[in-house]
Amino acid sequence: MSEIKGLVFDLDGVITDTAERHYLAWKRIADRLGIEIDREWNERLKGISRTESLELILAEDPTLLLDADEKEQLLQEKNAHYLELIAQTTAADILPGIPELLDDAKRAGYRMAIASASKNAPLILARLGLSASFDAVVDPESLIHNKPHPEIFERAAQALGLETHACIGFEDSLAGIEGIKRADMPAVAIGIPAFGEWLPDVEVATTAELKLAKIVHKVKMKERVEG
Ligand code: B16
Ligand code: MG
Repeated sequence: MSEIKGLVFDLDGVITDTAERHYLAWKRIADRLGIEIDREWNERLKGISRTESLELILAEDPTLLLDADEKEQLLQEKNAHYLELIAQTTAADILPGIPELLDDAKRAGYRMAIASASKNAPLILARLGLSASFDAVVDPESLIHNKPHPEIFERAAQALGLETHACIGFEDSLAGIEGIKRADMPAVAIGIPAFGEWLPDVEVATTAELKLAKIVHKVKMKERVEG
């Protein structure tokens, strides 16, 4: 059994509620294209890269045939609108329970990393006043594969100088839970309504329920049971 020494966090929907703002920015693009998306449909975009998200939306209407320039234009518009929506982000937008969790982890000597698919992650962390709270932030542009591939979580553990199974990953997306588990890392799922093939080790409804000692204990108990 490995001792837990590191914590790997997704950003959007885990540290701060940007997931809702990504949805609103995509909804505006989808509305303009005459494609209907709602919050339930949006679950599949969580943790998915900007380009892949657009492709999933466009796949809803196979009669829409856009060329590369038109797609690039939509990607830029989505990001511009998203940046408008996060312009006022401050430390007040850190999700409940997260400041206490980060403080507890720091005090207990855990190393911490961000594994976010968002190219805006460094900007958001700066706005939240959390840039110095993490030992590493994986640059999604340096990756070959996107979530649900485990690469981002493997790279996060590597950046912390730890084995993946010595870290716990925190995610609000199905793609993220799959990536964490395929990286051989215990997973904590936050607010995910239903699971497919990949199951988390710990489940909570909201970040307010995240208590570090309880999570580490549950992960250890599960490892003991599963051998
Ligand atoms: P950007 P996470 C992901 O962040 C979001 O969940 C996803 O909705 C978004 O499309 C993706 O980042 C890319 O974000 O457009 O800012 O580069 O959940 O992995 O922290
Ligand atoms: Mg997320």
